Amino acid sequence: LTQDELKKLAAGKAVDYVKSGMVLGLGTGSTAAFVVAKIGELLQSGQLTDIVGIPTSKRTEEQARSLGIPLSVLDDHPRLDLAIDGADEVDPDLNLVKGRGGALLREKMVEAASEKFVVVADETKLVTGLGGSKLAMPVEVVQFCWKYNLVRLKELFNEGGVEAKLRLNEAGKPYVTDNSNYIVDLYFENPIQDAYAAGKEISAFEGVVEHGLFLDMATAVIIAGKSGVEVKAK
Ligand code: DER
Repeated sequence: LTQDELKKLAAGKAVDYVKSGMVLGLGTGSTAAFVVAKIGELLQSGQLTDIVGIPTSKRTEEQARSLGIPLSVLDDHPRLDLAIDGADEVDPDLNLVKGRGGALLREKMVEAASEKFVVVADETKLVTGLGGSKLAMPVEVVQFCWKYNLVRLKELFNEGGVEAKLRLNEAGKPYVTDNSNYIVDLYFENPIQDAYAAGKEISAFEGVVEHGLFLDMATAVIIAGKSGVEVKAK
């Protein structure tokens, strides 16, 4: 099975959690896109009715709108029944790294407002410790003096070994999020020792808007692997 087929498998399983009448958080990324597509299909066929989608990014909003999924925002639906989204890393306690797709702020707002938050991922996302993938752990920062915050973030994790880079777009310019902020990506040499402490210290920096550590948020994780689909629940 290709990685895309595994993502589709996990997405299909996640949609089993969706019931008619639900207010749903719609995630961002390639795996979440399969979930949104499936929900659109079920609404078209009439198998699902009365769904309201709360998108976690402009691009998910566009995809959902193109599929005719009724949309709303947190202002009108401060409590959601269920959010489904992908992740970049999943540790054994169902703690996550998210945000490589750049949507971490709206994802965290929507997923924190959801009764249940189901993560869909292929097995390549499993790590023993957050930061262990050595891939980006994003921090959304205001544009004002972003370098000042990049340096502070790097110093915070210096002894553990970290690289900090401003995320650039294809044109080599600073990537700008849906919320007009920049992203500093942190690359850890070793897994983060205490993700809770790290999250608190990152959030305390003035000018830091949000970070990609999603701790104690997922209520279930659906992992698709060579041996099939596994559901890990809290
Ligand atoms: O950016 C995000 O948080 C995405 O959900 C990401 O974590 C997963 O994206 P993928 O499904 O394309 O790997």
